Amino acid sequence: MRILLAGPESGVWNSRKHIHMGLGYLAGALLAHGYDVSLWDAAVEEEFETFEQHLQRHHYDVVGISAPTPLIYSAWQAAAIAKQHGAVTILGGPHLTLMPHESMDVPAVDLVARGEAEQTIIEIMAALAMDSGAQAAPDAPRCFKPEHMAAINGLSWRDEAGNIKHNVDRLLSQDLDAIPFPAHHLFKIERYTNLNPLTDGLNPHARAYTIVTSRGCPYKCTYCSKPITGNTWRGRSVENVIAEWRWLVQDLGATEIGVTDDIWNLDRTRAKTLCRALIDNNLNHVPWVTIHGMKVNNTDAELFQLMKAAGCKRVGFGIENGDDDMLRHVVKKGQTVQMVRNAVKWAKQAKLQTMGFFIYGMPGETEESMEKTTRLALELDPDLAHFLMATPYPGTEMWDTLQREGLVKSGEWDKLAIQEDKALFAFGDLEAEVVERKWHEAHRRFYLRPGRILRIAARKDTWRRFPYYAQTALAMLAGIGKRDVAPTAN
Ligand code: B12
Ligand code: SF4
Repeated sequence: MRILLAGPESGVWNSRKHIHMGLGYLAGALLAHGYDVSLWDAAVEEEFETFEQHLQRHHYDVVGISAPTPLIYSAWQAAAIAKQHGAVTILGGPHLTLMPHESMDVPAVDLVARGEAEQTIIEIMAALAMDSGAQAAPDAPRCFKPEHMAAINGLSWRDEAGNIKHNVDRLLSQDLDAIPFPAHHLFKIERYTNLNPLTDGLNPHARAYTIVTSRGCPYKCTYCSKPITGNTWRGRSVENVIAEWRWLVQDLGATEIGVTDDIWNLDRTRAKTLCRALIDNNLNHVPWVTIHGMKVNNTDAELFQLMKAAGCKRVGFGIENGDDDMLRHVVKKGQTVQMVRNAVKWAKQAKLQTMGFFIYGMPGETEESMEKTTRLALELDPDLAHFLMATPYPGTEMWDTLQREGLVKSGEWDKLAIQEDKALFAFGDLEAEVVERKWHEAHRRFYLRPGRILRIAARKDTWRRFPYYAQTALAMLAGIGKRDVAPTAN
């Protein structure tokens, strides 16, 4: 049985191309069970061949497609193409876990896997070997016999009468060490971008892998969508992580590694032990970064010193807002502005590059609270600041709040792409234009400060990267020009 695992259209996130760990893990599980599996990721394939062309050139019996919420329409289109080529189609990932029925209503979708699926996909393949489904026409949905599908936890399927069935949820695997490593070697790694925006343009031959050392997060930030893991957290053992890290460094030639955990430092002792193990195993010469992963209230000076010694180059922090009331009552992140200040200070003392994420326009924001956020960004002065406008994903408290007010509605999923420069809603008295203005203003005030520009100009690598900087600055100025911005004094 030939299986293809695919990530659909990439337009929603075009600045960075990272390997898809969900697909990597599924492929790892399939390989461990002897299946023939390939990966197709639109982010790095589309410029060479379309999905349609790929399926014309290669035959697959089963095509699995992954989708976060904004990509669900692309996933359906990909499923329709796969079906035209005779494959059984399976969809999985965050959006499918939130809304399996919506996709099961799409004729091109034969099966939906909800939740973590390393075990589910193996059970599906075993079932498909006995029953590849009956369909009334080539583009009609496949229907299956209950004796093959009804016992697969986490699966949604159609019975012979065409009724959609949702089997009981699959429990989260409690032993992450038992899950086979992701099939890193199947990714066309040379096509992916480097992980660290601060090294953009410096290494055209970057081999940037990512690693998941823990899954989930127990915090309940009101904007965060966690359909797969809910509010749980499970860590892999340090030995198991080191074994994968060694594979990436010694066998696959990683030049950069990104830790993509939601919160890799939830257990601070484990995080420190992992750093010591990277040093003891001589794995600290390949730079690594936390792509999301640091929670400010679980840090201390020693952790950052150890991270630096372990090869870490850059840490990212979810700072979100500069107003303590917003942090407490709206963001609900379990952190204060003072905790943020401490963490950034310790990280800088350890000589780590710093990156902060800041959100504008959450429900309950005011122009003043957004101003406090911009001022905090200027005060902390991280090497990189990502200013984002609030995006309401289904399944979050923010979505529920906005839905109660009639400000968001189901079915416009492709609008929920974070990099858009339009506010997605206007809550209370705060107009969308004000959010957009403060967001543009934050970019300008942060990135176009004379002091910052001079500091960057003095760096050795800046001139090699001049085209990149020029392009970014122009884009910012062009964006500001489109709006009537009244700059606020710094
Ligand atoms: C790393 C990351 C990124 C990276 C890499 C993305 C990528 N291609 O993997 C970058 C920075 C590029 C990124 C971009 C985006 N991301 Co992102 N990302 C993450 C993050 C932090 C980790 C993903 C991960 O590695 N998980 C670990 C793996 C093992 O789990 P998994 O991917 O869920 O896969 C398992 C199951 O879902 C299931 N499964 C998944 N796919 C399939 C397919 C089939 C066929 C089957 C059977 C099963 C199955 O089985 C897998 C194994 O158990 C998650 C948060 C999280 N913890 O998941 C957010 C997250 C997935 N991202 C999210 C979003 C919104 C985006 C963007 C849409 C943002 C934007 N620009 O608007 C883009 C979309 C990019 C894209 N093309 O997919 C949301 C999705 C929410 C939602 N409701 O859909 C999340 C959950 C963050 C959040 N909490 O809000 N992201
Ligand atoms: S700390 Fe991060 S991963 Fe955890 S709920 Fe908040 S935003 Fe989500």
